Amino acid sequence: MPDKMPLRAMPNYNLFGLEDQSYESAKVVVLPVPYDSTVTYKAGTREGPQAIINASRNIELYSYEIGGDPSKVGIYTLQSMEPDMSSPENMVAGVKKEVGMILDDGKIPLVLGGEHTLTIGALQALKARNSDISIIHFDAHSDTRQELFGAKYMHATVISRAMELYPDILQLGVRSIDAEYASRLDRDRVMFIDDVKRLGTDELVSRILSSTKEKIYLTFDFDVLDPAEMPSVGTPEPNGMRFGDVLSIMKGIGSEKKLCGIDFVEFCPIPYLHAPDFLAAKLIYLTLGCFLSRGTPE
Ligand SMILES: [Mn+2]
Repeated sequence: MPDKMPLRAMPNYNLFGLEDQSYESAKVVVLPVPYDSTVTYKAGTREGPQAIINASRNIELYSYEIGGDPSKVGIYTLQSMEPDMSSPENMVAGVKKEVGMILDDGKIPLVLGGEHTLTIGALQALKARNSDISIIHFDAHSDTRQELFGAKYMHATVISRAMELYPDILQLGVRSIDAEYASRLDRDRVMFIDDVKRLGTDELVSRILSSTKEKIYLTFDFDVLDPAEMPSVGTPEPNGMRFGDVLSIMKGIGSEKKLCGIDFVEFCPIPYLHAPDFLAAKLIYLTLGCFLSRGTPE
C-alpha cells in the first residue's frame, strides 16, 4: 500500500477478527452454517453466524479467566456454507461432508449454527472416524422426539438421531422434555436445570468427568442459558443457566477431557440488542480456551 495515501486495509473478517490466520497451523476450524428451515417458533438462526462473528471481532483476545490468549491455538474460519434449502437431509449431508474434511485434516471442527439439526451432520462425520466418544449436550430442550410433523431430521429430534450414532449422551440444563422421553430416560444421563442448580458447579463437574469418556463432542444450544442473559434464541425457556456457571463447567470439563468437535447452535439475533451477540462470541472464545489453552505458551 502506498505510504503517502491514508488508506487502510479492511480488518480481518473472521471469528474473533484474527490476523495472520493459517489453515495449516490452525487447531480449530470454524464452519459457519447460516441455516434454518425446520424451526417451530421464531425463525432467524440463519442470521446467527454473522451476528456472532460481527461481535467477536471486538472482544479482547487476552483472557484473565484462561490466563492467556486462547486464539494462539490457531482458529481458522472457513467461508460460510451455502444453505441447501432442498431438504434438511441434504443440508445435513453437506455438513457431514465438510466436517469430515476438517477431521481428516486432523483439526477440531467448530460448527457455528444455524439450527440444531446441523449437529447430526457433524456427528455422522465423527462417527465414521471415531466411535469412542461421549456427547455432552447443553440445551433447555431434550430434543428427543422421534419425529415431529413427520420429519426425522429437525431441531426437535436431533438428540434422537444423535443417540442412534452415539448412545452415550449426557444432557445438561434441560427444562423442556416430551412425555414419551420423560417416561424412559436414564436419570444419570439427564441433568435437569434443578439438578444443575442443586448440585453446584464442583459436584456437577465431577459427575460429568466420571460419566463421560476421555474424548468428547460438545453441542451447545444457546437456549440452555437464562433468557434474561440470552434472549436471542429461537425457542427461549425460563429458568436457565448463567454465563458464569457455564464457564465454570467448561473449565472443569476442559481441564480433563479431549475435545473432538464442537457446535454452537440456535443463536437468533435480535436487531439492536447487542449484548447477547457479545455473550455468544465470548462464550465460544472462552470455551475454546478452557479446552485448548492448557499449557499453551503466552
Ligand atoms: Mn433448545
